[in-house]
Amino acid sequence: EKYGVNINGTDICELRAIDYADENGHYNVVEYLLQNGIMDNLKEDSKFLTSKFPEVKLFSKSINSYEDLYNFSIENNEEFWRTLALNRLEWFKEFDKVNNGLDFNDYENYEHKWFINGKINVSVNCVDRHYKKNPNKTAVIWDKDEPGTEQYVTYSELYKLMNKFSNMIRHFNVKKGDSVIIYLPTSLYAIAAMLACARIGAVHSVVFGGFSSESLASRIQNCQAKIVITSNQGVRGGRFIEFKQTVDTAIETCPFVEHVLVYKRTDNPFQVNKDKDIIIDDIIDTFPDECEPEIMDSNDPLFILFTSGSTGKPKGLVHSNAGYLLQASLTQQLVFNYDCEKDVFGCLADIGWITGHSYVVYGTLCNGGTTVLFESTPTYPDPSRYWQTVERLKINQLYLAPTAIRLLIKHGDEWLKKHDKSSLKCLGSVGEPINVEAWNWFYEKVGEKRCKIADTWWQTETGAHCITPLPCGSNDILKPGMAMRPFFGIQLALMDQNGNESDTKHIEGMLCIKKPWPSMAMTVFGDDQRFKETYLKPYRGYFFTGDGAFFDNDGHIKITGRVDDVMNVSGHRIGTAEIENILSEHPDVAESAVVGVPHELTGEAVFAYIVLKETQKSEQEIFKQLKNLVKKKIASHAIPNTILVTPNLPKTRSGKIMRRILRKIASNQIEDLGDLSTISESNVIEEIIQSFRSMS
Ligand code: 6R9
Repeated sequence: EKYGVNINGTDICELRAIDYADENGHYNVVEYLLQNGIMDNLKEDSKFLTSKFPEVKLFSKSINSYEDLYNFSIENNEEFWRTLALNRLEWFKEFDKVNNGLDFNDYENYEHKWFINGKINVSVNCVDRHYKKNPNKTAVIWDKDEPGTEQYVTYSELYKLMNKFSNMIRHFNVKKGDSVIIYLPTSLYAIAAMLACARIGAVHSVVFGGFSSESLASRIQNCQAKIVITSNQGVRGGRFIEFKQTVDTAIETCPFVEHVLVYKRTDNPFQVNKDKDIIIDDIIDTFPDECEPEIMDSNDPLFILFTSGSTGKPKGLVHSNAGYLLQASLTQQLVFNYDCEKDVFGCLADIGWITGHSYVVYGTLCNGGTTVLFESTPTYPDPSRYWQTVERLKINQLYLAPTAIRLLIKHGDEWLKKHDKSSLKCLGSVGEPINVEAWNWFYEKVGEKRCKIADTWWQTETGAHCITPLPCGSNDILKPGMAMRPFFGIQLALMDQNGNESDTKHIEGMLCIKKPWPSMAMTVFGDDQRFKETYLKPYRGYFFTGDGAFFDNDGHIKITGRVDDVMNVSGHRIGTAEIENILSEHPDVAESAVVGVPHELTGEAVFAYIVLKETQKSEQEIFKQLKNLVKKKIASHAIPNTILVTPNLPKTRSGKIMRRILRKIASNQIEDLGDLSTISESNVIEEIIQSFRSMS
């Protein structure tokens, strides 16, 4: 059967063989539909389409809803992605094949290869082509910490800065394939550094500024970076943050680091190490503002981004050039109904997270848009910061995490009222499940019931949105708190307790993805085995996300949260094992178990159980030391909210800690502990419950 476009009951054209070349290059019907709002029903009349596609035949099956186009994207998956990749991206050499045809069944041999033999450069796609067409258009609005001091940067300025930056890092001997660590606050230089790496083929790894020197050091070591790019300080919420000092401590254990490039974010003095440090501000203008881009293969790595998993150390997920860029830019435009000509996109995430990579930087710039770089916090100088920023920068799409919404709800509605939010057209939520109260407030108070909300589910691993409604600019229905539907080209499955795929209606289970998609992470840096074991082995034939989900009677999706030992605190991922490892380093701690418990502001909070050795120290003293240790070794956002001393931990007969039970107790669901038959010593639970009760 064939697919086609149907307008007002008339079949217009066929959607097979949809790759047409006109004077503007490739053009096709799928692209047309996506750009013109399939959900809205096509606005153009049939004459337009038939004149645009004179060769298309009439057909038997029509596309006039999301479902139709979704089905098309699955049944003609290669065709779907092929035409989009040719249309949307600029290639040095077009690819021969969409992908290598591998699926997840033979996972031991799975290799992520998309747009095979294509030659491309991400920075050319994100900057050069827009600079040539529209040099004076604003590419970036850097909303600095101090309100009212924003900086507008045109595509022409960004092009020059990126090229100087590229020449500068090349000068310091960075070559294609080398790793570069970027430890910078969300700032213009951070974007310039990322794009410069992309331009010369270096693989960047941005480390979130909240991470401690030890976390930073382990990431530098893992990717053996020769260069670290940082700033003397950061400025956030009116306070200075010592970026350079953290780097100095980190590289004490990284002798292979040749240079630290320092950008002066503030005028405050800082320690300069003459052997290694280079002050970017002093030399950047000595480099030419043209730099030949490196010709990259579609499947060369673009970046590494570390994220927490359920075991061991954080893993560095590797993303590709072409597949990543395609899906990031496609979703940025479609999900938010982003008008690439005019709209100002306000994604408020830090560039140190995948959301910052895909939607602050790569997706939006690839579309030639205007992106906001937000350096501050939701409450600086007061809880109206977001709304005054919306008004001041005339933001059209606002994309943020539920934890910020919950925080702002607490501060009351007064802060919103003073500000003009009429520029807003669409809202987006990301990072954690959004509770219905937060959703309603976002919808009613922020979007004034005019803007719809895209609750976007995805992960560092998926690179770009995989589940989301397409609400903006359409009549698509919405359900508060639900991520709703798979994005085009994405096939989902829910697995039941026995590891079988269940029906897709009214069922809860483990969320998996059935077939590879372009922006999927290629591997874990330096440890492909771990990649396969974590994601492809748990359910043979599927990619396992680590999340649970519920499909309602209409088949719409609600994400219920992590089902593995990963916590989500204020939208930050933290592995329970990472914290346990740190707690166990304390000389007085015999054993520990960490669980996430529901928290009204941060979504989840860290709850630590510890078993102490014989000690002279007071519990309070130990708690303080433990909190400091976690802060020092990981980051402030990983500090346990509660620490409970217990005489023992509940274990199975094979010695596994029973976290399920510990989670229930910590969440005060003591009546509902479930099956305790596998526990080795039953009195342990009683003792823990007693300790818990005496604490609260
Ligand atoms: C993009 C990002 C991924 C984890 C993911 C899930 C949670 C993200 C969500 C969501 C419910 C949403 N998550 N978006 N949960 N609804 N709309 O956050 O990436 O930092 O890798 O975290 O975040 O648990 O597995 P990352």
